[in-house]
Amino acid sequence: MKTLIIGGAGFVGGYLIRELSAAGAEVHATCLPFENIKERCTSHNLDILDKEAVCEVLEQVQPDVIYHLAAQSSVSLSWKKPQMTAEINVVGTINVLEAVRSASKQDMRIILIGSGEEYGFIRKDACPLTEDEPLRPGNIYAATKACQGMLGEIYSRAYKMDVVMVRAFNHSGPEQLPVFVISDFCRQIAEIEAGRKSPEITVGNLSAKRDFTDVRDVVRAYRLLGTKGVSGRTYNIGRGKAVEISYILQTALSASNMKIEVRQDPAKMRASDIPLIEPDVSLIRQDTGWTAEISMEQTIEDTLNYWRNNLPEE
Ligand code: A2R
Repeated sequence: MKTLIIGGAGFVGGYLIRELSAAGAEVHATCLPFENIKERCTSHNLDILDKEAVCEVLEQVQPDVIYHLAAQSSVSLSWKKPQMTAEINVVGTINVLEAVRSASKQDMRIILIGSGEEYGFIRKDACPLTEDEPLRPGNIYAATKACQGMLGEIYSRAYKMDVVMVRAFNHSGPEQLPVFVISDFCRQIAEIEAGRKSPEITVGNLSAKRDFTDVRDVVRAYRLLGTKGVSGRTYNIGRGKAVEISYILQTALSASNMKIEVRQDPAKMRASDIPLIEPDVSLIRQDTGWTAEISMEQTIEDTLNYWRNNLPEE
């Protein structure tokens, strides 16, 4: 099987390249001209805002499955750069869908990676969230991803294209940028252990409850959806059990021998934060057999060890 990952230089891209290669797929991946893909695959330079270039890559590769990961993927950055977020996540997705529509190869499957954030301001008793729950996005990133999913459904229905939509809940693991919570806590602890930071960890809202899955489990789900996902369907991907961010903090802190103070940082509080987000994951289990296997404690331990070994040079 020939696969194309659009946006392969990011956190998830590296893991997906390894997952698909290990399963025997031929893997092509795109990155922006100034980016680099470390994993073994055939790489192509691509800015998804250049619609002709997207068509050219598709004609060159002729993939069976496209994984569309290229995105502005940070919620906090989306508040600061709303136009850029909308352009990459919405216009970029249209460019990809249009390129698939006009491609000479007719039978490409496209997997659009959306987010659990799309559910947004959910009803009190709505959790666990099934895929048919109404979307009420609570931030700009979430709104763009909800829009991406709607576009996927429209292209699937109107043009009979083979589109599968994903709503991935929080995922984490070694190498994730420290703008995301597990990576942020682990990096701060590693900095404190290395004597580079006073023994004080800064945190945002600790009472929010989120559902965390290891990135290695998430990319396995993506691979399975490439062959077993039902065309036109939207799938939640997550563990199916949300935990308070305070639990993550305590787990990370207890993995260290240092005595560390906790300090709330107003800059880390979101303009609108949703108390609980937890998915129902029975649909993906039913269609692909997938379920999360790596424990959250393991993800935290591996991420902490990653930062212990990979703090940037001072
Ligand atoms: O922003 P950069 O320089 O890190 O590049 C990101 C890339 N990207 C683009 N690629 C092509 N054309 C563009 N105009 C463009 N703008 C950004 O997409 C990065 O290499 C990649 C996304 O990777 P990350 O930000 O590390 O996200 P992650 O964690 O790999 O998540 C992948 C997907 C996204 O759709 C998330 O929204 C979803 O999973 O959770």
